[in-house]
Amino acid sequence: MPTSYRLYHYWRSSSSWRVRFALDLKGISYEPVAVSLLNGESESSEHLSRNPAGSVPVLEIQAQSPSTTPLLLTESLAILLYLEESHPDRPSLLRGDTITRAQTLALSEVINSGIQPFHNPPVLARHSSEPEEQKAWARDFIERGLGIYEALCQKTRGRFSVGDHPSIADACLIPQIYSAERFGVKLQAFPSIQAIHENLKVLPAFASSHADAFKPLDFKG
Ligand SMILES: N[C@@H](CCC(=O)N[C@@H](CS)C(=O)NCC(=O)O)C(=O)O
Repeated sequence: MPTSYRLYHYWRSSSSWRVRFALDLKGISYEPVAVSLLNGESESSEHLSRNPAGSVPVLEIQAQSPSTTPLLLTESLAILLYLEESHPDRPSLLRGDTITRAQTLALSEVINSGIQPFHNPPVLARHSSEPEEQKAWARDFIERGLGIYEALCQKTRGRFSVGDHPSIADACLIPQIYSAERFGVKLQAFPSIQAIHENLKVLPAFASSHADAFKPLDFKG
């Protein structure tokens, strides 16, 4: 029996989308299980037992034998690195020499640590109860972070953020651009990012992992 995967995720969660993109790009099948961030589901005791942070994604790994207890892995970058190391036969998202791989992780961290946490729903709610003020706060951090990403990727990019193959950095960038647009960030200031995004859009994994492909039919807002 091969290892099987279940991904606890939310359609619009950028961290979840990174993992969906990596799984699809590598051609690894998985069972998606939606955990809503809006109706308390992510704070339920059931989900907290999967992830004490009450956040998504969580990757459930059922190894070879059905009698083995499934493993639960949290933190999207750790999950991406796990998928990378456990499937060396699949297209790699972390290529090149030591420096190139470190540069790839640096770009990923600009988004993972430097942007996403600032527009995470609990942080927005703690900052302000006013939707417009929340959006302005999110825009500030996204614009600052994308400016850093733009400067760094000008030195590493080819067709994608690092060279000519999609990487972990692109897995972080795709959903970050979606969030940027959602909060009203103008992307014209980031020409390299825009060019990379155009190249990412044609990958089958772009469409199959896209938030819209998982958006609940009855979602309003
Ligand atoms: N560093 C974590 C961040 C996870 C995270 O913040 N996920 C968001 C959605 S993108 C979430 O579940 N937010 C709800 C919460 O934190 O309560 C990762 O990369 O997995």
